[in-house]
Amino acid sequence: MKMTFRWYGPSDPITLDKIRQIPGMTGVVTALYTIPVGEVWDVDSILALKMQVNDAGLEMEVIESVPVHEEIKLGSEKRDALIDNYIQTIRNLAECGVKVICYNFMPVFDWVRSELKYVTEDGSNCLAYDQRTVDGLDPRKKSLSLPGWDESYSMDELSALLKRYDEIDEDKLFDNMVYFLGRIIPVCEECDIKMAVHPDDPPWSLFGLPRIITSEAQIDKLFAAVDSKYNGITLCTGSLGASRGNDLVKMAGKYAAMDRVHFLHARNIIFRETDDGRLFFNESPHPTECGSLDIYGILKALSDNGFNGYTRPDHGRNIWGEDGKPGYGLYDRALGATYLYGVWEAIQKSKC
Ligand code: CS2
Ligand code: MN
Repeated sequence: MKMTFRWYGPSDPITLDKIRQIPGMTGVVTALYTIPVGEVWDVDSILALKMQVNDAGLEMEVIESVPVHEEIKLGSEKRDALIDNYIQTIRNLAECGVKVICYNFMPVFDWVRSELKYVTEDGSNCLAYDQRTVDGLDPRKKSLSLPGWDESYSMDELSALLKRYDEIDEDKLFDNMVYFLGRIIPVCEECDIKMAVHPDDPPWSLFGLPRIITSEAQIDKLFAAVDSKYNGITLCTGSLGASRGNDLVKMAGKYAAMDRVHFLHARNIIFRETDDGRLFFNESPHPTECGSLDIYGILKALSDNGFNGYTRPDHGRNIWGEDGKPGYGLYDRALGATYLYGVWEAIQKSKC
């Protein structure tokens, strides 16, 4: 496994020097945050970022994310020119030594939580999802913004965009994704760069928008539609795990055996009882016993089936008085990394 850490670029308060001091850390996953969605990432800008990372003693082999323009997800007549740009970005990233591109195909919004600072029993705070709150949110009426989103829109822009999605159901969105992959995957094969789609978070439809990377059946369908190992996934345990129907240990083993897991996001969550039975979960420390997901079982299944790739601790809590970007402070993610590293070492050594 190659342990990595998400770094939000030069403005991230968690500096490369700090990341480097986390035991076992080999590199960062990052992006060119200043280039507008849809434009080509030029080689000079990629190289400048890479040099900065390399100078700090770290690698930059995974990009998270190269965002997919809404016109591509909508399948409009503007998509071909935007896919041409995406292809040029893939070529430029490959030229600079990048091996994996993480991306997602969620319409309009990236991850959604109802609370950014949910206080838990031990006094730490974390991201949480309360279905009762989410059911009361309507992005058409009140502005919503979360730090995970690449794009922010004015209310008018957002309403117009959401209206266009009225025409797009899950099947149409899926077709648009297959069209996109059909064009880019041959280029990925040629320049040896793997695409790793991030699952939808949470893995169900929100605000009436379709979501398609949600379950084993949907991922199977995606792999069958574009049958290349360059068409793979980011196995994000906390995203897929929010749906209790997803058997993550099984999925981890199965997709690793197919060589389709190109990036692992390890995150734990804990489900809680609610009065009316509606879903509530909050993000928990990474170890298995701290949450509802079997992180050990997932790592074991991945290892047993040949995975040895890029991994990062996904969201952490705010602990020890840190007031970090929600999900992306230093301390709890660093603890997560060392936990994952230790479990992985034990799994490898127990095989000897
Ligand atoms: C990430 C996602 O912060 C997170 O939860 O896992 O936002 C992820 O970066 C994107 O969905 C990938 O495109
Ligand atoms: Mn993730």
